[in-house]
Amino acid sequence: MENKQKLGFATRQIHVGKIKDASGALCTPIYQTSTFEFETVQQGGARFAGEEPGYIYSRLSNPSLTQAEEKLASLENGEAALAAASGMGAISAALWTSVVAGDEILASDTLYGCTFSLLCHGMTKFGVDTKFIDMVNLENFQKHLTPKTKVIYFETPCNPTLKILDIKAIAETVHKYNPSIRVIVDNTFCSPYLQRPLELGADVVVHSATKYINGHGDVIAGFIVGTAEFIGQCRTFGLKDMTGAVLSPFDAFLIARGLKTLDIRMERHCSNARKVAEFLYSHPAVDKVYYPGLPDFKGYEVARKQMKDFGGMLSIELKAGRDEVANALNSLRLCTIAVSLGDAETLVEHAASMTHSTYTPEELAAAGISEGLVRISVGLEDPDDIIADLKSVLDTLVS
Ligand code: 4LM
Repeated sequence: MENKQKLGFATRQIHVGKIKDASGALCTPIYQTSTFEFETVQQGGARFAGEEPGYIYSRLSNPSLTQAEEKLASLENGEAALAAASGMGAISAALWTSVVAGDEILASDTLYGCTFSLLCHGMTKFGVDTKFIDMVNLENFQKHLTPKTKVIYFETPCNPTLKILDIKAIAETVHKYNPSIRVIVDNTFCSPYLQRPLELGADVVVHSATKYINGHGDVIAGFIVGTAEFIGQCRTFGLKDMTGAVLSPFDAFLIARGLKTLDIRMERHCSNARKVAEFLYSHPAVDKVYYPGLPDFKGYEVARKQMKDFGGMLSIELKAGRDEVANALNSLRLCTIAVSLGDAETLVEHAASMTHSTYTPEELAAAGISEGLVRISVGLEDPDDIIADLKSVLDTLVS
């Protein structure tokens, strides 16, 4: 499609990447194939050598994946994108493409549990050292940036405390020290509809597309978005040789389908979350609400500046003890007790024992994740029904 960036977001989420075939199918067909036929041996050799464009083998690329990749690149305003079989597949391919033994990574002190584990327990085994720092305080960069630093890695809002990090300020600080350090932002909690880190100075965006990008709770997927050069390296090394975590053509089809409604889903997630947050804020059983749209939340001003709206995620701490809270939550009828986020269903989870169980109690404390924190991914149901379900449980906790 020509003039991609000149079309609006909603138009691009629907039309970019569409492949027209001879049948005239409205939706790009699923290219359920592992390999691609070459006309001649010479043609196969030329494709492997990169001398001729064209598909080779679906671990490298496949038209169903190309469609989803072109959509993501356009929506994030990047040159190119690479699909992966999971968010973790995308993150590890991006990191393995960026570092070698002896290099250092500076990562945010609050991250999704498995990302924390990859950096803290996985990459250290191969000689890559990560320091976890509070990136709200920019002075920490002056303290910890060294000539060995190759990657800055963070989420914003952070999972699960919704801590907000200033993408523009971080990218400027880091690039002033060394423009070749790669600033990688996990944009999972926002989706490109709410926040576009590349426009704010980041070099690379990663996504768990399992979440808002797909939006329907039926796919595990991930993406990397960045320059065509970096995405090419991730494709031919990080993903092809290091992780092999390739998305299936069927899942790529579902992603392309989910993306068609991203903007309207995000708007509803945001308006529902705002109502739920306001309800929780005024409920006597609730001790603390973590939601960037509350004016007294620490990151409110930065969130207002860099996000289109405040997102569909929030967390709470309750006044009651952990066991009492757990038993009360078991009585939820509409909201579902489950990890993951960004689905049509409202999902409620206990971070310390679930998504962040990879942290030790000391590491949880250092990351500002309280033992009692309950995370809510506000879904697309009628907000009054979500609130009524939460109220029925919270009322039992008021003595
Ligand atoms: C969860 N999260 O929080 P895959 N980046 C972020 C995430 O929240 C996640 C991933 C990457 C949750 C999963 C159980 C900010 C995942 C990893 O699960 O590999 O697609 O994404 O509930």
